[in-house]
Amino acid sequence: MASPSAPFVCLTLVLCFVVPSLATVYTVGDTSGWTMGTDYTTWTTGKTFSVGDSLVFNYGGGHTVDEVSPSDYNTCTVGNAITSDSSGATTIALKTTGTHYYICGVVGHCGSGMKLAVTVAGSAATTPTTPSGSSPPSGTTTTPTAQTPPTTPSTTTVPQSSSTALSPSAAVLVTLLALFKFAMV
Ligand code: CU1
Repeated sequence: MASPSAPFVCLTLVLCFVVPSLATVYTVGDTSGWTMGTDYTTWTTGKTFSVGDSLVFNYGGGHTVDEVSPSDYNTCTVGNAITSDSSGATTIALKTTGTHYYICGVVGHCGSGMKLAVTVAGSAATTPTTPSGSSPPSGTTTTPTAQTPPTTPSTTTVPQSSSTALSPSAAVLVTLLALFKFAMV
């Protein structure tokens, strides 16, 4: 047995680089955070949320992050939260596909814009809200097939001979000689 660990080390290294890049951590509202007066519909526009990604809500005191039903989201009804957190820094892992709804549980804040709907896509086909987690999304996460290592360009090691060093100055010399010839005439 030669060292069979080498391929495993390579694989582990590749996975270490690939896996974190697949799971994205989204800071809700970016620098604005989770606050009133931010349009989170605008914030979600252009973003693709996938299973494995996570949301980070940053906010000061006096706010909460409540996961709510679609109807409670639409009507800004507080008090029926599926989950609730008021720690000031709430991280929510997006584990299932479908649309997830979050509002602030403080009365009036949802109406002031603290409502976020995030549609999470699966890895392959978007399965519309499976009632029971019977079939997890098949882990066919396109493995990067043999990323060709950056082949070092065949550096033709030029010997430090005087001939190569001469050529630029030789050209100058020729030019100067030509100029002199013209000047003489
Ligand atoms: Cu709030």
